[in-house]
Order: sequence, then C-alpha cells, then structure tokens
Amino acid sequence: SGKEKWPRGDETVWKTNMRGVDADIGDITKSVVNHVQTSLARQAYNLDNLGAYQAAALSVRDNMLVNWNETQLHYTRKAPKRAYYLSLEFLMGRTLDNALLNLDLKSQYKDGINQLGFSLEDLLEEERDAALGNGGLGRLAACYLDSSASQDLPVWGYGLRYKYGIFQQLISPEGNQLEAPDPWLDNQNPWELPRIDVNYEVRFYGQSERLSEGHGRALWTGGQEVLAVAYDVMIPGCHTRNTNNLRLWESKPKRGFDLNSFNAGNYEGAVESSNSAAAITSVLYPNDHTTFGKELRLKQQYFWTAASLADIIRRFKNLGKSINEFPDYVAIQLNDTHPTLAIPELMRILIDEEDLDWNFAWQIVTNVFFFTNHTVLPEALEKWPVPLMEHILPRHMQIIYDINMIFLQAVEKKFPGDRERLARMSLIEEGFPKQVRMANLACIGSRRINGVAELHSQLVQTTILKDFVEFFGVSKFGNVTNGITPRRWLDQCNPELSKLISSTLKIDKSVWLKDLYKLKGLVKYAEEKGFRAEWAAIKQRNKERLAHHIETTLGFTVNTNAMFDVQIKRLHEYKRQTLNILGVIHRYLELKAMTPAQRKKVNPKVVFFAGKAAPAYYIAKLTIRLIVNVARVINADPETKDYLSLYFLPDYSVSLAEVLIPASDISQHISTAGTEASGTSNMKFCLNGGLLVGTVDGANIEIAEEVGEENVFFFGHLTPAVEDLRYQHMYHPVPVDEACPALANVLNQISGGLFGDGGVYEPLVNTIRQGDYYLVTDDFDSYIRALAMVDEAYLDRDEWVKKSICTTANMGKFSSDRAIMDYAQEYWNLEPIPVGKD
Ligand code: GL4
Repeated sequence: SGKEKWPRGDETVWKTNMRGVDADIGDITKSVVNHVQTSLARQAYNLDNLGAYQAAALSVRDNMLVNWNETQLHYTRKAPKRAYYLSLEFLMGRTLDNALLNLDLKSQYKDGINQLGFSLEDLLEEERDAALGNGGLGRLAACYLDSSASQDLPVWGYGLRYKYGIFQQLISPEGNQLEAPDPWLDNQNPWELPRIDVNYEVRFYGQSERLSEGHGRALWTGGQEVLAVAYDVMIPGCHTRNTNNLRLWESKPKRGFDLNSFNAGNYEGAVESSNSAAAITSVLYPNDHTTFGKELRLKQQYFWTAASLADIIRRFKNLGKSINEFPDYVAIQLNDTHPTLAIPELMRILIDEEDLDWNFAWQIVTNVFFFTNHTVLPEALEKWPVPLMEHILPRHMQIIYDINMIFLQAVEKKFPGDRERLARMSLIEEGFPKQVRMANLACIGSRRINGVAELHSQLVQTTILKDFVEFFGVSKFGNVTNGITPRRWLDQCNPELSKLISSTLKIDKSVWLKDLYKLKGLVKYAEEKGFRAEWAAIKQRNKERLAHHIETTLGFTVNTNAMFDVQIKRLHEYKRQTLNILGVIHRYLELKAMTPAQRKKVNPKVVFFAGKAAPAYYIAKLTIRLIVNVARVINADPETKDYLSLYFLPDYSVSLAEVLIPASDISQHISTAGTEASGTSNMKFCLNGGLLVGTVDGANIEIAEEVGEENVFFFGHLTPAVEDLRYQHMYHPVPVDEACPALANVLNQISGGLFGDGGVYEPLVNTIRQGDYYLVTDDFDSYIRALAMVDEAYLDRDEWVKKSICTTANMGKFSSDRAIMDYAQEYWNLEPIPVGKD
C-alpha cells in the first residue's frame, strides 16, 4: 500500500548489507568460491573448468544484477518513454567475456580466477553459445541490445526462450550437412533469471462472437489456453551502470494435466495438451529468407506477441496514465514481419478489453509500432493462409478483415477505380487458399517503416512497398543503415588491436568504443612504418590463433604464411558461395597448368568457408558438399597445396566468427546486386582491418563510401542491370560455353568427376547452366579479375597494410550505437536515461 514505509525494518541495516557496485579481487575470489560452495554445491577438491566457469558466471551475474535492479528502479521512477524491440531471434553468442568487458572487470576476474588455479581463457571456452537466431537478422538484434544499454536508452528486448537454438551442423564423410539438436540449456544457463511470477495466459483457437454491429467489440472464448512464463536476461551496457533486459517467453501448459482424462484412465491423453503447450517454444525454425506456413510457427508468433504486449500494457498501466497516452510512453519496433500480429492483437485489447472505439484504437496503434524490413527476396515475404489464421486466431482474422476494408476504402478514395492497385495493396491475397500479407499489414499499422541500408531502403520504396509510398507519402519511409557493436566485434574478439588503438590514439577504450568515429585518428599513423609493423604483426598473430583453433578442433595444419580469404554466412544461392567455390576451382586449374617456377610467383592463399544451410534447402546443401570435396582434392595435391588450400569449417557460430574475423586479410560479400539487404559481417571484417571483395550491394556500398573505393575490391553488374540480364536469360539464353568459357571449363571439370562423381553435382551445375537466376555467369569474369587485383595489391605489403589501417579508421559510421541512436531520435522519440547521474 502507498502508506507503507520502504524499506521495511532498519534502513541502515539494509544499506550496510547491500552489495556495492565496485568489486575488488578479494570480493571476487570470495564470491566465486561462495558460488562453488552454495550455488553449485561443489568444492575446491573436485572442481573442473565447467564448474569454475559456472561459479565465475554466477559471480559476474551478481554484479550485473545490482546494476540491473538499480536501472529498473531508475526507469520506473523517471517514467520515460520506453522502446521495445520485438524479435523472434536474438543471436547472443557467449556472455561471460562480453559482460566482463562491459563491466570493466576483466582484469580483476582474470587475476581472481588465476589465484583459484584456473585460467580465465579456459573458462571462457566452456560457455555454450546462446544461438537463438539464424544469421544476420538475429545477430543485429543482439548488437542493438548492447548498444541500447551502452547508450543508456530504456529499451527492452522481447523474444522466445527456445529450448533448442539453431541446429548443430555436422559434416558427413561424403560432405553432406547433417543436423543435430542444440541442447544449449543442458548445462544450466547462469545468465537467465526465471520469473515464475511473471506469466500470462495466451489463447488459441476457440470462437469469436461479435457483440455489436460494425467494428465493435467481440467475445473470444474457448479453445486452448497456454501459459507464457518470463525469463530475464540482463544486458549490461559498456562502462555505464545501465543494464537493460531481454525478456524471453517460455510456453507451459496452463494446467499440468487434464484431470478428467487422468481419472478416466487415459494417461497419455492427460499429458497431451501439456505436450502441445510446451512444444510452442521448443525449437527455433532454422529457415533464413524462406517461410513455410507451418501452424507451430504461427503459434510461436502469436504466443510471443500476445505475452509481450500484455507485459508492456501492464507496465504502462502502472504509470496510472490514460490509455490515449500509450504512444507517448511506448514505442514497439517490429523486427521484420514476424511480430506483425502485435498490430491486430493491440486492436483486440483496445477494442474488446478497453472498450475503445475503432478509430481511436487505430490512432493509438499506428502511433506505437515501427516496422523494419530486412529483405526484398520474394520467398521471404510472410503470408499466412486465411483458413489457418481463422482456425488459430478467429478474432484476429475478423480484425484483419476490418482493417483491410477501411484501408481499401481510403485507397479507393485516393485512386478511384484502380482495381489492380486495390488488389496489390489488399491485406488479403486472392487464391486457393487466400493468404494474409504480413508486410502490407505491418506497413499500414506502423508509424514509420525503414530498410537496413541506403540501397535496400530505396528498393523497398520502389519495389515491394511502392504502392504504399504513393498512398502514404514518402515521409513515412526511411533508412537506418545497420551497425555492429564494436565491443564484441573489436575489443572482445581482437584484444591486441584494441590495445594498439588505445595506445596509439592515447584515448581510453571506454571513450572510442562509444564514439567510434574517433578511429579516424588512426589514418595519419598509416604513414608510420613502426605502426604498420605492429598492425601487421597483430594480424599475423590472429591468423596463428585461428590456425591453432583449427589444428586443435579439426586436426588440419593451416599455412599461416598465406593470405586468408574468408566467406562466412548462411548458405544461399543469392549470397553466391557458388561463385566463390567456382573461382577456387578456376584458380586451382590455373595453378595446375603452371610450371613449378611460375607457381613460385603466385600469392599463396587459404580460402575459408563456414555457414549453415536450411535443412530443406537442397541446392545450398549440395554447395556445401561441393566445397568439402573440392577441399579434399586441392588440399591433397602436392603440386599446388602450398599455393592454394581450402577449408569448410563446420558449425559456424558467433564464437567461431570471433576467431575468424580478426584473422582475415580479405572477406567476400558477393551477393547478386540488389539481393543482400545490408550484410553486417562485411562491417565486422573491415573494422578488424580485413579488406572487402564484394559486389555493389547492401552496406558494401556505404562501406566503400566511408573507407574509399581504392580500399575495396568491387566487381560485377549493378542493381539496375539485374532485371534485364534475367530477362535475357529467360528469353534469349546463351550457353555458358559461349557466355563465359572460363566458367564453362570449371563446370565441365566438376561434371567430369574431378571432385568425385560429377552426377551428384548436376542439379547445382544446372542452376547455372539453365536460367542462372543469380547471374553467376554474368559476373564470373569480373569476379576473377577482382581476385587478380587482390593478389597484385597483396604483393605490395606496405600499401596493403595502409589500406587495412585506413579501412579500420573509417568504420566509425558502422557502430550499432549510431544506428540505435538513429532509431531513438528519428523513430521512437526516446531519450537516454543514465543511471546514477542524477
Ligand atoms: C537479413 C539480410 O539478409 C541481411 O543482409 C541484413 O544484414 C540482416 C539484418 O538487417 O537481415 N534479412 C534477413 S531475412 N536475414 C538477414 O540476415
């Protein structure tokens, strides 16, 4: 009650017993040992690395909790506008190292752990990745959480606590990808706090009965109710006490089992509903850029948006404000269309539960939501069959029809008689079955819409949402170029480079890591020989670190005197790993045709691939198989192996990326122009001084603008040419042998069996011979020329290192701090709320 005195009891007793925020080593060893004894119930005499890691993690968590509590209290007292980032994916990776760095406790813990007879480096390796995402979209969400906390912004993430994250990738002896489950929670997860008391009931199925004429209230009853239980993950900011929250929902049966069935002797039936409830958050869907229309996926989406909205509304109501002020206190960012059901769900709450009228409710809704589109690939645009939606969410389907009718009336008014326009803009696509177009719904239900790089945002406005730009006006549409957190992607993954930067600029890293434009100061040192030598030596040691990792995990000895050329990303035809592997084969054939004396002049190169293929994506899996088998042949060829070798590293992950990226001399971002919305690993490589080989696509373009075109290796056709080329492939096909003899030669070698049974690869080879939708043939010669220019540039090592330094120095724009502040200012209207500063 309001009159009660807080804290209860003796305030000084509370205060003297409260844990402070500054820990010294004595505190650290004490707290680690305490966790060994009491949290883990173990002792010094039988403690392995895993146990020591868990105790260290729990100890670090205590530090975060102090800040977390303080932050939440501070936000509650200040009652600022808050933003919520709804994402079905958060690809967090490991937490311990990141937390130690953000809390500025790494050296203290290193010493403390040492005193206890363990090495921090070893303990860090014990942690499993939190891999609740597929690729770039999920990792972007993780970077944005880090930046929100680091910039003191009151932002929470909302997602799902999948029991199994992205599958583990195994490679069979034949080179096939095999999938195994990712039981990441098996060893307990010290980074999450179960909040059994924070839970909501979420309904599925049942009946919706309209209670009035027009667009008024309805009563949704029956069906199945599932419980959403909160798990909180603390997100520490960098060198600030602000510690934000990522709330992940777990599904649970509302009742443990059905007593009626149980009493009737039907034991299996008794737990059936509990099984189906738990299934909702059991597994992350492993598809990137494709939708499958699966019932369970739709249930995931609704379960998560309903629980998150209920939670957001409850927090808002605690402010005691009237509901029409909701948009002044809440902004909700929709990470792609996956959370679009939040739009009809908020309408349902406002109309059916808050009893607002339609127009008033719609006014609120369209001022709360913001929508980011992450791809223009047609196969990625979400559509849900109307019958499925009607079955699972009958009330939402009514609301979607209502939204659609009112919207299309407005379109008709603005563009009278334009039937085709109405058909294109409708939320419902005609057909068998009819489908709900989620991008259209997200677009009309949001205040603003953005793409993720300049080119992509332009493409969104001129292709998939063109009609909507014409209807709403262009000011509703914008761009926020993606960013990456320099904490993980420089300081954490490349500590030596980070140290060199701080000592050279004479700026503490806590400053430049939060103002990345400060890196510009490095440009002038590119002219200093001694600095260049140190820069190059760090790159070399990072290559050796990677080689050591590969040696210990896979048993291969990697040539660290070679140039390291890396392509790591999801396997997809549009990303064109095919172009890369065909280029490798081309290089191999050239080497074979040389004399030993000629070969000696060649720039030795090691090519690395890593990435997962969606389990049902046949061509992507076949590409992996080809890479693995080309590697087997090339790496075993005594004539060429010193000049060219190739590795496919299985089970790509955030933590593998942290070893690969700092070791790269060049990296490849070679999508067909206009297909890669942004890319974010391109930014990570360049921040670590790796040079970029790429097409004129996504964020590559803006990277070149920043670092200078002389420092990137561009090739290939431009976006406007793509449509014409595809048209020609369709209607005036030219055989590959004519269009590109060099490529034809490579394809013939594959078919001829140089890398094992050629027949196996026919379906892959045919994607190029027939149709060639991603224009491998058209870009092949230009790609080979670009790689030749890379070789030439690498010969002049001084110039190369200058390029590397200038690249890092000009990457300031690509900090996710810049991106998140852009969202805060231009979209959410949010202010930083620093903890402990007033
Ligand atoms: C993606 C884009 O493909 C990728 O270019 C972009 O960097 C990322 C984050 O905006 O989003 N879109 C989808 S779908 N998956 C992605 O990784």
